Amino acid sequence: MKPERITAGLSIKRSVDAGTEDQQQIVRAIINEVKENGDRALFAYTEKFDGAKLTGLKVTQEEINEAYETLDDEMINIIREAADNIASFHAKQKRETWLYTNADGSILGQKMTPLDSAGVYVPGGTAAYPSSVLMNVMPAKTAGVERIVMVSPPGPNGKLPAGVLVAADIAGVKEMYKVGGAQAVAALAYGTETIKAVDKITGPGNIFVALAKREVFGDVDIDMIAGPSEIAVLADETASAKEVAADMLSQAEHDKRASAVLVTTSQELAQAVAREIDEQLVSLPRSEIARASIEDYGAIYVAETMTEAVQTINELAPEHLEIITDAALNLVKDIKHAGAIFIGRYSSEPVGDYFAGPNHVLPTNGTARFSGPLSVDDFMKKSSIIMYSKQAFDQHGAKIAAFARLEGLEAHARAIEARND
Ligand code: HSO
Ligand code: ZN
Repeated sequence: MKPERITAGLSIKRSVDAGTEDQQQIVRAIINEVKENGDRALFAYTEKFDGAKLTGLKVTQEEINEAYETLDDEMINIIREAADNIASFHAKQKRETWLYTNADGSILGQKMTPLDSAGVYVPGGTAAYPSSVLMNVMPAKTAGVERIVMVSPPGPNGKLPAGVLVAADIAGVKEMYKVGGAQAVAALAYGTETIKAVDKITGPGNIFVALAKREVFGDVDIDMIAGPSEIAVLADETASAKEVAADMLSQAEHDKRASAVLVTTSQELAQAVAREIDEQLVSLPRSEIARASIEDYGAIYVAETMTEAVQTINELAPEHLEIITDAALNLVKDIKHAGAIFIGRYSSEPVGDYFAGPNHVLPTNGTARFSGPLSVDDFMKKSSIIMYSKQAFDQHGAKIAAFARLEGLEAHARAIEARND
């Protein structure tokens, strides 16, 4: 990777997979099949796509116990501690119902209600992250969602990874099902004999899962459609090249399409980071993935001034931003667009991926321009409260009737006037 001088109108080179017509057709067919044949379709697709012949979809208590035995106690406690940190952070987000009384005695307010149910999708294979189980479930739990369901595709042995099961159990999930892909999304959206429908589906997945979520949206709610991971590092000459390179690689190892960008005011740091990345890549177990990501979507930009560097970051609107500069905290007020902002050298991105408490489900693809992390708000909804007093009604009724007549809605006006006695 060669450091480049910053150019105007810079954007992160990103990979957006919108899916092909063919993939859309496949997904629609799967959804219809699940709507028509329920569990039978789920068993058939699980055999076809995951190579697992299941006798039951629901994860049993024995399987959960076995998962706990597979992990050592220290690891289980780390997951517990992470879950506690995530719970504490998300508790701060929770909005309460509020009411206020006007001078005329009428009461107005906003009632907060958790969704009745939520379904969390957990991908299979190497992307079956227990940390993502916590990040999706804990906000729903904090919101007060009563029924939280997890779905995930089993391996050919018919099992889910131990870490995923333990994380789900610690997070308080009571229903876990061994089903993945578009068929799992269809089951969550429309229900089958075994899996009752939910109100909202969250969690990342492959292109078939993403397309299925788009397809069922409207019948149920969905979260954002997550793209590959992104990290941008804003650094000056005080940053360590070794640390910056390591942090960039931490996201590059997620996906060949992940992006890692450094924006710096220091030509020296830029050169050193480029060298470090090459060196560190060699010994990474996932070097093939990380190398492809760095080659195709990695970049190092050198800016003349910090103001120019900050402007570039705002143009990029990255999922994760690390600020490793002298007095990093002072720059935060100038950052307008970033999913999560990690400040100072000890806030390496994985601190947030696993443990600190804020959510790691974040806006990608520049959507940090208009959205933020997954939160408790995503699992609650608002109802407005209106309780007009007689005094307010007498005072404003005629105005309301007049407004209705402006719209040609006579019945509205008369509903008001029916109370004029
Ligand atoms: N960095 C990812 C989340 C994750 N990292 C899970 C490790 N495990 C979200 O962009
Ligand atoms: Zn990560």
